[in-house]
Amino acid sequence: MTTRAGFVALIGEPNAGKSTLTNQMVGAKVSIVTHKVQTTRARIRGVALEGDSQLVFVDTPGLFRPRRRLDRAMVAAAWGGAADADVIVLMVEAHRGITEGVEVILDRLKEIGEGRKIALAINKIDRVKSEVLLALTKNLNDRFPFMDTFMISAEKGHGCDTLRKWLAQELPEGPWLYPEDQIADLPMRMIAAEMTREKLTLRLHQELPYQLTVETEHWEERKDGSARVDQIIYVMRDGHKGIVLGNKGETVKAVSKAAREELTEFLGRKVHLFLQVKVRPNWLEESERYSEMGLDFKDGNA
Ligand SMILES: Nc1nc2c(ncn2[C@@H]2O[C@H](COP(=O)(O)OP(=O)(O)OP(=O)(O)O)[C@@H](O)[C@H]2O)c(=O)[nH]1
Ligand SMILES: [Mg+2]
Repeated sequence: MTTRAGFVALIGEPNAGKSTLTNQMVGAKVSIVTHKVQTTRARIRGVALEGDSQLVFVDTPGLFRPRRRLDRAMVAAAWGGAADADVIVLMVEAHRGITEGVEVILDRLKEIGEGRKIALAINKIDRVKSEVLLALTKNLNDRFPFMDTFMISAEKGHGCDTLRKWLAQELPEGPWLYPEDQIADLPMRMIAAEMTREKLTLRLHQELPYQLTVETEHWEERKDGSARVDQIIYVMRDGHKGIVLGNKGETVKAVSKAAREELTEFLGRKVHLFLQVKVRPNWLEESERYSEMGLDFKDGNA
């Protein structure tokens, strides 16, 4: 039997649906998803199987014009994921079309694309009429020589089987890279921290989700089979701490409950989750915060 295996990097603007597609391909939630931009901060690997091929999807942070150190490190992580991949899939939102951000990405792809396998996935086709899709497909292919174009709905699963089958046969021959039953390549403590950050992002408004980070401080396996997980939510100001806690602690309680339920389901056993909020005005400039997120601090140098 000839097996194939390799990396498929999903790149695109923030909110394009990269994490949704990763989860759809893996068949489990390995990467967090919100309706807000810049949800994913580091590269998240999710593993899928198709016939004799093992596809390692590399979900990346959205590509945008970075301002802060964290933004720069995120964008560098995304292009780094693309550089290492066997196949790159550019995801574009059907209803937004060719934005300025997409133009910037296409220009960069032209620079690095020589000899690379690059495909186009127009996502969220459930939101537009088919005429729009045909015009967009033509316009994008006029601007860049994509190997192939796929019209998908990452959320609803439309077109995803076709895309997965195509990707599977484009990967190089070789032994599988992960054990057959492995679906993610991220330490459990990071997955757990991401789950909490997702719940925070969904509940908090405006800039606050972009000014906090979550770390798993302690993980204890208990004799009764349950896990005790202690996490810290780092915020930048006292005022932010108050907002995260909420009136009588109700916000952090709701976040904790939602994150605990998700983690319990993921692990298939009981979880005790304890969240603590700490003010750390300068966390965006601390290298340890970046390594905890799976980012390279130096990538953020201006
Ligand atoms: N209607 C529709 N919505 C979708 C589809 N795919 C993703 N979404 C929604 O788009 C939003 C963003 O999805 P994500 O998967 O978080 O996008 P992302 O590209 O990972 O975003 P960043 O991590 O911020 O770069 C979420 O609200 C998803 O539910 C789709 O096929 N159709
Ligand atoms: Mg994402």
